Amino acid sequence: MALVRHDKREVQFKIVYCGPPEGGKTSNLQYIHRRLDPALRGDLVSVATETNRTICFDFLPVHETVVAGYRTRFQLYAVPGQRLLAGTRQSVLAGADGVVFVADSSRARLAANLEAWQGCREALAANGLHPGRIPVAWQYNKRDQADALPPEDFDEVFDVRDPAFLACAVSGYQVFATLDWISGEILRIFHASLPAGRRAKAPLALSR
Ligand SMILES: Nc1nc2c(ncn2[C@@H]2O[C@H](COP(=O)(O)OP(=O)(O)OP(=O)(O)O)[C@@H](O)[C@H]2O)c(=O)[nH]1
Ligand SMILES: [Mg+2]
Repeated sequence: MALVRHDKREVQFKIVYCGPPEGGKTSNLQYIHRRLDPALRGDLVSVATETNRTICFDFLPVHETVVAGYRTRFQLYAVPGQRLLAGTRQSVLAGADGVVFVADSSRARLAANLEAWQGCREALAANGLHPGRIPVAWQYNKRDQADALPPEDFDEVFDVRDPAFLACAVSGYQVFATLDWISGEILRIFHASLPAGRRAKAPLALSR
């Protein structure tokens, strides 16, 4: 749910990266953090174990352009993928304006992707949210894997209708394309919710 501060003319949006364990959620945020102008972003906060798996969430604030007189701020979160941390995922998804589902393209991880998508939908539902009502960006990550499933198979299994992003989060390939799409969708929805006289004429997308 966009947090609008009319007094400060600022609006804050929340984007949550979900997906199977070790699918590349943290890698997406790390790449974004590395590549964004430090003036446009805060610090990347990661809570990880000694083996470097996310156990709580990753958090990256991204300050952005002005839309209809409102300064926008995107809070990027990556949930932990491990099965035992469903409660954490549910809390992190509270109030999400959009979700990036980072799937692992490896054929061997298909069942893990399905389980994660089911868990993501349940966590959204527990927060009164629904994938049909908030934008979901599909990112088929790890396209460099030798056993990567054809994208058409993913589209069919997950009934994906929007364009999916074929990514390699470690090299950054399609990481910003994914972020641009989800932030553009969120801004479009916010924009459409404003009274006609307050709508911006400028293009709505994250700039770098
Ligand atoms: N080959 C390859 N490896 C990747 C890619 N993206 C991430 N990885 C690797 O996959 C491993 C897990 O990546 P993370 O970004 O930590 O995954 P995560 O989804 O945050 O994992 P959890 O927080 O444990 O759920 C790391 O060793 C990454 O370097 C990719 O596109 N290709
Ligand atoms: Mg992680």
